[in-house]
Amino acid sequence: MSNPNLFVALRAAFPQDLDRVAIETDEGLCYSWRDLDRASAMVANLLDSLALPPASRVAVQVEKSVEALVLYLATLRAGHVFLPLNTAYQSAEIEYFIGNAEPAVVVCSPGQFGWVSKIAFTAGTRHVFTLGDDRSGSLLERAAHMGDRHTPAVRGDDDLAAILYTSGTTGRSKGAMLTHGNLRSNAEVLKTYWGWKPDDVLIHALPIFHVHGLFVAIHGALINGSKMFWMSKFDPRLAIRKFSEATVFMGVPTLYTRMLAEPTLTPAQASHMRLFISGSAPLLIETFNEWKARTGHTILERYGMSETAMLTSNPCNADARFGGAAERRGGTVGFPLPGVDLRVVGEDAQAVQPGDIGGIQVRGPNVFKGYWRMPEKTAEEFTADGFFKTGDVGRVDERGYVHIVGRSKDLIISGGYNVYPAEIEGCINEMPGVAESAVIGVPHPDFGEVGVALVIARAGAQVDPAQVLSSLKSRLANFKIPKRCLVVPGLPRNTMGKVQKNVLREEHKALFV
Ligand code: MLC
Ligand code: AMP
Repeated sequence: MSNPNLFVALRAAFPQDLDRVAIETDEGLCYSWRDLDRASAMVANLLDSLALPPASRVAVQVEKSVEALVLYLATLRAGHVFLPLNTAYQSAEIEYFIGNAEPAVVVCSPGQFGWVSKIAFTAGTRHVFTLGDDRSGSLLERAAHMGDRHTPAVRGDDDLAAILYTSGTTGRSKGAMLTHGNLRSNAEVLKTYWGWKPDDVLIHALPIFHVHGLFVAIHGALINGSKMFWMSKFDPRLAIRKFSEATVFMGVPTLYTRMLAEPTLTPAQASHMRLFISGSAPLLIETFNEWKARTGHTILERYGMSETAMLTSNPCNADARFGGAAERRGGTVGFPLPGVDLRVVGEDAQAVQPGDIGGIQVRGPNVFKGYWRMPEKTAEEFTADGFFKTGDVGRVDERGYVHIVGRSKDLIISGGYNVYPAEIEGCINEMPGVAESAVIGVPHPDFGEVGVALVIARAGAQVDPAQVLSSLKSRLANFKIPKRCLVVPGLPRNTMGKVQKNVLREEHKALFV
């Protein structure tokens, strides 16, 4: 390939007729393929006009909009590195990301310009633009004066395309560095594996600051020249209504449980659909079975992470590597994708016996380059033979299907968002009157799993649970706030003195169900 820039591969898949609709929004706006091409050229020209060094970071914290997608495409096109940030992040979180990534450009919502620009300018960022979800803001005002043709920057397979911050079980968040080669290879594999067809229509219902909505969904549609129906925010009724015009839906399990609560979900309403895909969190077998009963469709569950994009998938069509299996099996995440080596390793770092449980390790063209400016952390997470330690615990059954049975990392996945207890415990432990705390994940009917904070007060001190939660709210993104806080007399410990979170999870498992 003469220019391995991911944008070039996406652009090459645009349909011949550029005036066809590429994106229809829930506001009734239509964007043609020509609009995407021209608008991304204009924003790329604006980035070029700033004379930034190649591979500058462009940090973006904006509401979901087609223009935000255009900014992503323009960043790739201009040869820079896209750094998306969850809109729920508060100032302390943003200060860390901007300080760590040192972006040359920051784009934020117009309403947040005051505090975000202060953080950015303090960190040395020279360009701060605004972009609203109603096409307002300085980014588009400036881009409007730029030409609508642009030759994509030449980038190598190994050059960075994006940095996604993921929290850690200890310490601060790490920026996972994904290359043009990582993202392109994954998009190309999924194109075939999920049997995309040119006339597919994807319902895009997820946020665009994580792997699922940004890469899996957007690349999936663009690299197939397929139209998207674009929802600025997930609305179960509207999604179900749109099934009659669409063919592919992607969601985290919470989106499926919310749609199951709608009486309009029927086999007739879902009959035009071809494929329902779930991922980012475990899909309960009850949800898998109920979806089949209510729609006649078998959800295809797949597994991935920020550091690797997609790793495994249930089959869409027969997979010759696994005896021609085409069955999507509930409770499993399917087979390693073509090109992905996956192994299950025991405590002794040796591969376990077939069928046994152990840590999942992966290797492949989709596996990231390392953590941004953290060479030691990167070295710790890779084995000598180049496998990445996912931190997920699982097994491969006799038919080759991968099952995720737990996590060795202390992580809660709530409605598809990752919440690291260590970060929340750190904040609680700094509060007056608190001796110690433990944050655990417990089952929840809507979010799958939610955090619960167990707090021990210092001798003679009073701790108000409501106060704990409200002070967390001022510091952390809203999805990280535990849904309950309980003041308890003590925490169970093992002989090494470590808090036994499994005992606490068992004790509090019925809080919400
Ligand atoms: C919102 N809240 C959450 C939450 N989302 N709390 C816990 N977990 C979540 N995921 C908070 C809100 O701030 C609010 O708090 C309260 O819960 C109720 O909010 P809501 O109105 O019901 O939430 P809503 O805005 O509808 O959002 C729910 C959601 C959203 C499920 C649509 O969380 C979502 O889009 N999730 C998808 C995340 C995702 O894309 N993950 C992919 C990661 S990539 P309050 O206090 O304000 O009332 C990845 C790799 C891979 O993992 O394999 O794909
Ligand atoms: P993130 O860091 O947001 O990319 O989250 C990645 C993590 O989500 C993985 O390491 C898994 O723990 C989890 N995950 C993703 N897909 C699935 C799935 N289908 N089933 C269970 N866990 C999943």
